[in-house]
Amino acid sequence: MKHLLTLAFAVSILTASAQPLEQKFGADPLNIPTKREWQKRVRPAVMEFFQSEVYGKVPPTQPAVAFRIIGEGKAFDGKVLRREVEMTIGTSKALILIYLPANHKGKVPVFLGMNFKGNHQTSLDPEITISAHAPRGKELGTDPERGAAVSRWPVEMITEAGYGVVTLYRGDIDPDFDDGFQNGIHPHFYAEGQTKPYADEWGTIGAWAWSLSRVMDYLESDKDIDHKRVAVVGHSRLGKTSLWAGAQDKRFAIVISNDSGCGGAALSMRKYGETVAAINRNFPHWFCDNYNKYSNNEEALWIDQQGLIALIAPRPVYVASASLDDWADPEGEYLSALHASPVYELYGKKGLSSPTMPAINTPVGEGHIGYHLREGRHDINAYDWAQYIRFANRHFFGK
Ligand code: GTR
Repeated sequence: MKHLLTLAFAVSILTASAQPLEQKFGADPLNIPTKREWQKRVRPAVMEFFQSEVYGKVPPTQPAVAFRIIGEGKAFDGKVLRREVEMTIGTSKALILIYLPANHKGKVPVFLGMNFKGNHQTSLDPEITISAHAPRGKELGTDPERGAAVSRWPVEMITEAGYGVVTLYRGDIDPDFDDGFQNGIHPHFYAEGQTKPYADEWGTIGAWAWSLSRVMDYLESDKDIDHKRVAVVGHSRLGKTSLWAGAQDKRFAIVISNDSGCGGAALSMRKYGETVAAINRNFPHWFCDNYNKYSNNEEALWIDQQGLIALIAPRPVYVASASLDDWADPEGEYLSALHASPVYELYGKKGLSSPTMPAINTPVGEGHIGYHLREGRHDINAYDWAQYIRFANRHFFGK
């Protein structure tokens, strides 16, 4: 029977060019008989779908990228080493902030994630260079909200657990508003005569995700960092970004989505909370132009967001939701992690199995997919980080 299925599958591939994707792979593209078929046929098609219809492709013309350490010092009473690295992309510059436990021996595993409002908001460390593109304090000359996001970046807790923290400001890569793609890194990728991304080319989330891979290029060269143990993490729109970065770049050993919602972990076809139409209307710059086809037309999506999670398999993935975060559809986030599980099982890894949501503050998933529903609102806080550290401890160090 299995052979017959495989044969039918192969025949359908050979005759597939003019067929719609659902005929090519069946109604549920993740219902695949073998790992080989997933790897050879289905995964590339799922990737192609997300690249050309959702987040957009990275254009072929790419600018030079360079890195330079611009400063080092101690923070948090000497317990933490701070390193700042300037990343140059064409003529754009972004600052990467790295915190490592000062007493580390050997290479340090790290959590890498973008921040919302500037590196200097992630801690009270007064030496952090203020991100050049960051919003300034209300009155001219005042310190621009140093430490305003400390609750989202528990640096001491993370470094005490033996991990580093690597972050950069999203606005250094592409400021988060619709300006026709003139103000961020997109213009460095235009072909001659091109003035905006083509319909199947990247928007802002695609550019943010690409930049996380460039940071990974740097991490591979940093002798203090264990680049085989990098967990990419993000909250909300930056959680959509971490999932897309992790789907495309297998160097990310763990992928974490915190309250990523629509266009992230949540299933779009549920149309619960934020919808594709709402996200395309409110954030027309986030996805590729082709994604507009699915506004009020979710059924036309060849595969829903469980496909995005499946692209990460067999690497460990963690999806987190918050109980008051209806806009991000916690149940839709749980279900996409659940529905990605068959692909993990093709690799002999355990995904999620319960069709019902776990209770509040009760993390689940003793295999390669983790999930929790934290009590409270749309945010990332120490509770979420404690689960990510626990998950990383288990997968990186078996403890
Ligand atoms: C909301 C948006 C969500 C989510 C969130 C955030 O306004 O509708 O998709 O990304 O912002 O990034 O905090």
